Amino acid sequence: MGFLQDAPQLAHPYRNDRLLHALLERTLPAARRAALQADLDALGDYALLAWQRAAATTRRKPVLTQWDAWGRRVDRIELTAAWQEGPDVATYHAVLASGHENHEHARLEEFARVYLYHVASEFYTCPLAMTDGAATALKASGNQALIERALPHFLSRDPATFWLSGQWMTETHGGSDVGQTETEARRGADGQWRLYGRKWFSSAVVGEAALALARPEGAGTGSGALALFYVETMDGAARKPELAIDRLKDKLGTHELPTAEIHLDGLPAWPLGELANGVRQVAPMLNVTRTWNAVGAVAHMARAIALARDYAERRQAFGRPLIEQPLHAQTLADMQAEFEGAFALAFEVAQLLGRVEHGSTTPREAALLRLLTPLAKLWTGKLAVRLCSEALECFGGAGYIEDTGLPQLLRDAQVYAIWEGTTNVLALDALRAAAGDGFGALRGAVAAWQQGGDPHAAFAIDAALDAAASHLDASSADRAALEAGARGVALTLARCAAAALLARQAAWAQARGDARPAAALRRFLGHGLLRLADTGADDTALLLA
Ligand code: MFK
Repeated sequence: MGFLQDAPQLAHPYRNDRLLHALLERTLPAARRAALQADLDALGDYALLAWQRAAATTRRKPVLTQWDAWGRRVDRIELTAAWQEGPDVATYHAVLASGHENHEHARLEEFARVYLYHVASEFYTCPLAMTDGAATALKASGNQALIERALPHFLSRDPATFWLSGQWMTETHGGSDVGQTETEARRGADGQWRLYGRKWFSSAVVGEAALALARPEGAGTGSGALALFYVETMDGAARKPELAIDRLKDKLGTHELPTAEIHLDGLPAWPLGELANGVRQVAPMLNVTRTWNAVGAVAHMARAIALARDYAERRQAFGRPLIEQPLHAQTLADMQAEFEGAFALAFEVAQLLGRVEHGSTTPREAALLRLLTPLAKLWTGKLAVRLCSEALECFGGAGYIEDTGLPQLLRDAQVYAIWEGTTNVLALDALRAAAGDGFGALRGAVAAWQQGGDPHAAFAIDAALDAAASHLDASSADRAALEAGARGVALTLARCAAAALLARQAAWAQARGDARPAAALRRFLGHGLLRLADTGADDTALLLA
């Protein structure tokens, strides 16, 4: 046999994560950090084992069996090993429950766990995110009966009592535009509400509960007439007969995640609050799941970069390891700088969410969170695809071969830009958030983050924010131009926020003798902050003619 290439090895995802260690050291009191350590280390162990297991086994998809041998409807889904382990891992390490503890660091500690668990979980984090969102929306609703019924299950630290919750919004007509929802809620003579309709992308169909948007019978059209309902899916061990799983989706990626099309035929349901404004009621859930999306995207980038970085030391070409090839090293460093910006922004959102929920912030910080959440989601979603594509290329042909486990990284990454609102939907949302107090709050925060930091960075960030402000002003009277430029504005604001956060991190690390974050900042700035679009409407029409 001739030459055999060593496979990339994954270093311990917690012990070797410089960024996560620095973040926790900068933000958490020592006692909280010490208390968190065991869970993070164990989740890192789990991630390492999951990677080794995946390399040694053939990948499987979940299998739906709709009927048993005797003709009974069973809708049984066989899950992968990681999914079967999900309830144990998530509850033993309080992945979700920790985010609802009563202190301002709760969300940061939760998302540190999510970051380490996400890739290993094979997207079990998707229904976990929705369960977290459901718990958050229930709390915001103030519906005491439902809170007492569901929250102890959603936030359980015991797999025996833990429930997953879905988020049933998407329909064939109502995807981004959920105002087109066709599912109807009818109230029977017994006073019980029941749901009738079809949900088109149900990602937590193996769960025990869901929040669902539906139109109360006789209510008007549009999204304001929708109501938000809580449903349960199981009668003991059996799925309720009013819930049928039509089929599992055949998706580009996230293969282990059993995404389903379902039919609701009179499924009992309970409104969370008023029988209208369901989108407003589900918004707290959306903002939490969008944070999961951002942290998941960053975790995905971390995995891709870790493998590419390791491989660059193992693989020799033209007489030396790839890491010693200037252009390859340059490529890896470019990836690292973008990743560090994305990491900083996603975790700033996580930290701010915890502080806002705990009430330890000003209204201006709440406005900042409202803007940073869609910015972090949309930018990290796009970046994950770009970095994973680049990472695959770092392996040459091997990156294109399925049983290396590498192509899956790219396929899976595509989901972050689609889930929880596409890039354009989120860009329009960011525009709304910026129009209120958001832009001013961002400017204030950016100034604070980079105080005492690199003056060149401060100049570049201020100039980019000025340009974004001018762009918004110039198009403010023309709604079409404003919307056409929304993605460019959102990406520019996201990059400005990330650069300012990198500047803060660089100053903190420099004081401890670590020059690496400052290098990430310089490289990130070198990639430019401005992403504003030229929205010449005439050209757009011509190009599409
Ligand atoms: C590890 C990763 C895990 C991630 C888990 C992922 C699971 C994936 C499963 C899914 O993808 S589920 C599908 C997710 N679908 C979406 O996210 C829908 C995307 N579409 C939007 O976000 C639209 O912008 C939206 C549906 C919100 C637009 O609907 P409308 O009916 O035109 O709403 P409108 O008028 O913009 O907002 C209604 C109210 O909600 C307004 O408040 P008011 O009634 O008081 O005026 C808005 O201000 C408020 N609102 C909307 N979005 C908000 C919000 N409030 C706070 N935060 C937001 N993000």
